[in-house]
Amino acid sequence: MKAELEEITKGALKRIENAQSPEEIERIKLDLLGRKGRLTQLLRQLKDLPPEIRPEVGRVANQAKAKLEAALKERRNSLTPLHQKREVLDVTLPGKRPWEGSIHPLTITLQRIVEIFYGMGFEVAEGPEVETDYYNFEALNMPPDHPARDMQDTYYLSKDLLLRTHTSPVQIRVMERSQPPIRIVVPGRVYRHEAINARSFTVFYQLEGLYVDEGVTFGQLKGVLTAFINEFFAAELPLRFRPSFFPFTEPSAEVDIRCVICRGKGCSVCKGRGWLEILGAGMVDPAVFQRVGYDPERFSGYAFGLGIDRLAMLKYGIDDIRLFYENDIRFLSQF
Ligand code: FA5
Repeated sequence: MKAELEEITKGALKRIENAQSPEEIERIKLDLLGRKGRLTQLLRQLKDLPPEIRPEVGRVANQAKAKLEAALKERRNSLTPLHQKREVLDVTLPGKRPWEGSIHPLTITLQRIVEIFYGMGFEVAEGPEVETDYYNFEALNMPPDHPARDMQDTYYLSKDLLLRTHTSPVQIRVMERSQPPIRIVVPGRVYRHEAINARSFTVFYQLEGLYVDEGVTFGQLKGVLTAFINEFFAAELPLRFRPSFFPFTEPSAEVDIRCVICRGKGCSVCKGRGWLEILGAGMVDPAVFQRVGYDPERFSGYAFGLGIDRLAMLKYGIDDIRLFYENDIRFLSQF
């Protein structure tokens, strides 16, 4: 039996070596190791051998089988065309696109708003997010214990340092270092310790506007804001000026826009009112001018602070402000 094994192995190795195609290799494999293959049949006879020689012949037979299998594999490999080998890169296959980032909807909105005001002659100014109590409140006519401070629940970092609650402190910083005419917009992030809901978050973006010169009027403020809204929404949208109160403007107004999500019918975003507050505005209070050393008899000015998140929600039909801050790729990749 050993001799027969040797003869089979020798013959098979020769055939394998001479094989010219993967198909031929398959045929050889079948002849040797198929159900009726020569080696298979020989191995089946092992059980009929006398027990004293069975283990030795079995070992030799298994060695022969392993040798032939290895030879078959190697020859098949060398005969297989390159492009059929699994480990080889097929440059003709369509590629996988890498993830492409997109611009955050708040950034798109902010850039668009700045662009519109820039077109109307406003320059961009910036200020720190960590602010002193003086700039955030006191210089804006809100001394300690002034009840208006309650309108903006504040994150204090120390007795005198806080996270700014609005972009209005930049008005003071700019007026302190320059003389009228001033025409600026200030985009930026602000922070309030507020209850979170579909339209309010603890972090959000504002854009401050300030125009100071001789003879500036409330009518001009209305004109600029109306022109801005029409341009931003590319439509004539109803605006509503409501009398309001801010310690740093007099008179003051809050401006609502008709809710474009429910078209005025009432929804969760506008809290069923049909209108959504997007900004606060007014004529700069003479007391603020005095603080920065401007003559209130000579100069007048208007200021406004609009909520960028609210405008982005209206523009894109987003009914929950939290989506902007959750970083869900399914949401962000739509922009
Ligand atoms: C102010 O912050 C004033 N500084 C605005 C101002 C500037 C008035 C200059 C006069 C002159 P108010 O707290 O109303 O005002 O906020 C302004 C806008 O920010 C709101 O109209 C709203 O659009 C947005 N806003 C306010 N709170 C939130 C919040 N929690 N989440 C998202 N947006 C908010």
